[in-house]
Amino acid sequence: MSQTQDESTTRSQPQRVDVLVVGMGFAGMYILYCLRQRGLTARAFEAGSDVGGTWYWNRYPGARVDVDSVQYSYNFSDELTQEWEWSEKFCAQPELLRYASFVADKFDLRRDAKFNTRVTSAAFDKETNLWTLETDQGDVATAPYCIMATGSLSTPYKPPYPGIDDFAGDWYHTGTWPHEEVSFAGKRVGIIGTGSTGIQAIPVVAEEGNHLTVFQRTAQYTTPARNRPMSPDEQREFNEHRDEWIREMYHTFNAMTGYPLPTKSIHDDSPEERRDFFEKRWEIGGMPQAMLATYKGVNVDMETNTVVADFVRDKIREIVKDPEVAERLCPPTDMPIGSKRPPIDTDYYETFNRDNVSLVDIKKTPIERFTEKGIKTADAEYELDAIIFATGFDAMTGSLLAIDIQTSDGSSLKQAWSDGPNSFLGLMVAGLPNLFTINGPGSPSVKANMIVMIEHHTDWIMDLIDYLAANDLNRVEADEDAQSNWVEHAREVAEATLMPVADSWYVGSNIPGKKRVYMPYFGGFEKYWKLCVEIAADGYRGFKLSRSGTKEAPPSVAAE
Ligand code: NA7
Repeated sequence: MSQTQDESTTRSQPQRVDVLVVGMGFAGMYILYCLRQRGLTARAFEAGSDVGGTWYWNRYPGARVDVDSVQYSYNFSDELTQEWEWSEKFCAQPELLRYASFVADKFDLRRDAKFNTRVTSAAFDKETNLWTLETDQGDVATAPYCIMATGSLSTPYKPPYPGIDDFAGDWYHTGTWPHEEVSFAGKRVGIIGTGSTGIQAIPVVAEEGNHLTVFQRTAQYTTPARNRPMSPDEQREFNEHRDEWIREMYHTFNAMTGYPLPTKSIHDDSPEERRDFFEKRWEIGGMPQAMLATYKGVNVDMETNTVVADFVRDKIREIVKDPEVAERLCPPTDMPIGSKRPPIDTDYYETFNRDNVSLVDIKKTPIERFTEKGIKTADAEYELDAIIFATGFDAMTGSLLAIDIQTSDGSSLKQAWSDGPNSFLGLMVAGLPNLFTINGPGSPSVKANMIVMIEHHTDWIMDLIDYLAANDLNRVEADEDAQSNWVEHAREVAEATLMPVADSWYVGSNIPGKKRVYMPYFGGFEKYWKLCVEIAADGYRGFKLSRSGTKEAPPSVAAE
């Protein structure tokens, strides 16, 4: 594994660069690339031992992307596009990690990063106009700007069941999966959680394990991915028309293309016509839009939503042979389809027809504790050799709040977010100058193609840094009023839809005590990026730009 060379930095001799970067996932890598292009110096810190972020940590069985791989790719370098070929429509984690590594090698990105190093605090000094990062390895680095590329789903959540230390077998969390091979052959395995992750892992673990017990709290809607190999012709065709695709992606709701928008209302078709239409879409499969974008209004109108959701429930009853198990797998009727993060799957429902798979409803009979032998629910004890937590993440805010972020005048992220994740455009938080968040709450982020969002946010921040330099300015901060208006707008947009209805990580309800707020911006990617561009063209309307009184000290240590 490549590991950057590193000369440790200490408090007496902090490393001084132009921009600090936290995280070396797909965002951190692109940021370093952009900074290098501009001749700016950078220092990045990454907790993992290499690049890849989400795809570095999530090595669980069945992990794969659920946006078409060709669209889940960087767009910034035509050369990179031409050099890389994806093997499948929805590639598996090892290939995504190889892609990240290929990009890091090609652009020599590891040079400015220190791995195996977690940032613990970020402090802004208003006198010197510098952010100082400290890490768990004792590093200290400073810069006028700091970019948080910490990922939206990077703080794993494990419910604090009593007795975990008593369990004699092995347990794993999907978000911190070991690097070594994990074999479930001949083992009795339990998995807790049936979100996107559980739905990917369950069919694969069922193939390998002796017996798999699925502990389900809420049944999810999932639709067929119909994953398949990518032919070289397909890749060539995509590469030749890449520019058109990119243009198209920028003019969509979720920065993805290839899935036609619905043109009809459910009232335009008879029940039989609807059924035929749904059947066709179910056969084609693909990204969740294949089913969600069948009729207009699925995200806002419960009647339309229920028609689609009922089709999926009927499919479950058709696929799953045991009627009782099928009913248990049917999502509740008051949970709109698409309001939890919609997964796609390969043989998820079919897996429950296997003799070696059983399903436990832990809403009815909750898990009480772990025991030496396995898991004890309200009515039984399940003997297990291994347990997998597929219980998700403290999404969107967890990784940022894990860092002690504050300024010399007493502002802190913790305080700024005490009543929910307030942010202007998901890019900056009022009171925290020169600190940027990639895919922060209040941006389309997880409701859009993350790679396109990363490139858009990074380009926007780079333009802003250029603008400040060109205008002899060195400080930018979100205006309180602009931020409040944005937060209110984002709230109104979400509340006009069915999106906040379900309990989900989108609203933070999976984390005990977390304030319930629909965190992503649901106004659509196209509308959002156009607004960001317009704000920039308007002299960064809603941001306070200034020159700090103190002249910056010259760099004490040149970046390598
Ligand atoms: P999710 O989507 O948050 O799913 C977590 C699952 O774990 C879900 O089924 C939860 O049930 C279940 N869960 C969570 N906490 C508990 C407790 N305390 N007890 C029992 N069951 C629990 O996480 P994923 O990792 O699947 O996916 C995260 C994202 O990664 C995904 O959406 C993609 O964007 C990639 P619940 O539904 O809350 O009742």
